[in-house]
Amino acid sequence: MAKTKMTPSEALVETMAAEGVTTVFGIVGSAFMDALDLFPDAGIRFVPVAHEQAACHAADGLARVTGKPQCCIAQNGPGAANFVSALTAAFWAHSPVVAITPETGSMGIGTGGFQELDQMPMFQKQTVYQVRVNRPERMAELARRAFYMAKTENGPTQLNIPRDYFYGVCEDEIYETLNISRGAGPRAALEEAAKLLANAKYPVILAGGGVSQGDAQQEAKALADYLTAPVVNSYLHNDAFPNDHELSVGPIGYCGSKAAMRIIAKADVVLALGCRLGPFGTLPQYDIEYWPANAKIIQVDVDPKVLGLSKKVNVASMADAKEFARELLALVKNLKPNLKPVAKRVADIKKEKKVWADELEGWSNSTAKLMHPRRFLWELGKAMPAGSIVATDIGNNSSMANSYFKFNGPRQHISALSWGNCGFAYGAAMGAKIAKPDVPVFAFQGDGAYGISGVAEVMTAVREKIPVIAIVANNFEWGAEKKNQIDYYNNRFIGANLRENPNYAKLAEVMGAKGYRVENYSEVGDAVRDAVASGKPCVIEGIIEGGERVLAEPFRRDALKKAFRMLPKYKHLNVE
Ligand SMILES: Cc1ncc(C[n+]2csc(CCOP(=O)(O)OP(=O)(O)O)c2C)c(N)n1
Ligand SMILES: [Mg+2]
Repeated sequence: MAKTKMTPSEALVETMAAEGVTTVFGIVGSAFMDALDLFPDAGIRFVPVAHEQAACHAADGLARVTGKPQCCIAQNGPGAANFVSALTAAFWAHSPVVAITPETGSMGIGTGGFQELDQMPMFQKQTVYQVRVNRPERMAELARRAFYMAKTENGPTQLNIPRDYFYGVCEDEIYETLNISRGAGPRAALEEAAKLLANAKYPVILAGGGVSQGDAQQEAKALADYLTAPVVNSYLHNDAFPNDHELSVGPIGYCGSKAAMRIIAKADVVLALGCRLGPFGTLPQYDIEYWPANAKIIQVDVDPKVLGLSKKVNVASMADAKEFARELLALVKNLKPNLKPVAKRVADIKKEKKVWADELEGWSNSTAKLMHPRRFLWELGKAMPAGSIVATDIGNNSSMANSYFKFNGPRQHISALSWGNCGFAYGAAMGAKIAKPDVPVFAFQGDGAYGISGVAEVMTAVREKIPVIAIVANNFEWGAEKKNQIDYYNNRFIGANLRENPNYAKLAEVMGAKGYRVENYSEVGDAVRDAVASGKPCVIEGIIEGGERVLAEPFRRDALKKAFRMLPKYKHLNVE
């Protein structure tokens, strides 16, 4: 399209359409109504949610599954403020969400008018790019920039628009932004990495989110196969490397796979591919100090800011995971043309996986009246159809799920990652379902997290016919936090119980969804199959045991201390 006279609202909407946007999540508001009015004719579906947090998570879920920038939009002030936490989740997930935040009109900024707040500082640290449209004539240019930066820097951006700037006339050309690759990175790093791996005694690949997001699974597999290198997944990226591959060991990190941790502990060379080596994701777990302190580390990421940030590394490269892995394999083959498969390593993986599977099975045995959460998770993992997408939340059960939900393809595990906000999964699942309508999409949440953002969004799913399947692990408590009060505060439960939970299955039915209340292991599979076949929004509530006997070890063992009090008034609260 050549330069044409149009309104700024048209420039914005046309730019979104040029970027392939077909769905926008938000809550209707006067501040952007002039643009909203154009959505249907621009081929853009507006999905109104119950709370803007879910809109932002949905845009994130849609972005993670499609690999393309996606939008959420909100009324200025309180609407935009409701994006803050969710946009931070997208930031730590390197997810290209374009948050469109209309603001107070340009003539009123700073006067304390209706719904006024400076909207730039509150998104400053969790966006890769922010811009305030400073003249209506620049709408297309700056909107385009917000999209370009979101995909180039792999993260959320903010397009902030004074509300009067939707009106007027501008002259613009509308076009799609370029896709830029970082390429395979500098030759020297590739050569050094190839040398290290070719001569390694026990090479291990740590597959990070960049492998899934960068569509690098084939290349990672080829490299692993040639080297007979075990592959572990980074924390909460359980879809980074296919679980059904014989070299796949499982995820490291909180509630991850002991097999993966024991295998990486043996490494003399680690290739961290598309991985920022996040500090929380590499903490000791189950009393295993698994990080191989003496191994040579090769770190590859598209973001140079994370290279060598939290771990000392020997080789670092700012590169695309796919292209790096492909080039690396060619170089390794040059160095070692006829590398033979190492049967011993394959056997080692098999053995460690079996030991871990047996241990895990032992943990779930229970004859108690209520379902054991681990057995509930095991039944769920078994019943979810292959290829399903699962959004997982934050909490004790959501974390335990890391050992039970397995993925064989990329972009299937949509997790809250290191932002760790309760209330992530339902919104994210709605976005994922819109991306892949033919694939079963589950949102796994604890009862607490479901209350934060979940239960109210069932109304959204019903209204908008988005058939996500919520699984609510109902243990009638904020289990993860209760576990801290058990271990560090002598079972003094303050704010940790949720005894008055409603019947979530019935509540779902009242909202127009299908509800299942599952109290026995034998019902789990049928409920999942029925929900998948129903084609409707569903809520499967699992009534499970909670408390000391079943909760997994605390999340933040690294940061908690037993209660120590000095004032006489509080001395009785000391915990030995
Ligand atoms: C938004 C937010 N608020 C509070 C927390 C602290 N927090 C972490 S886990 C957790 C408990 C979650 O309870 P629930 O969803 O019922 O899951 P459970 O641990 O019982 O499986 C809380 C409150 C958090 N991570 N995010
Ligand atoms: Mg709970």
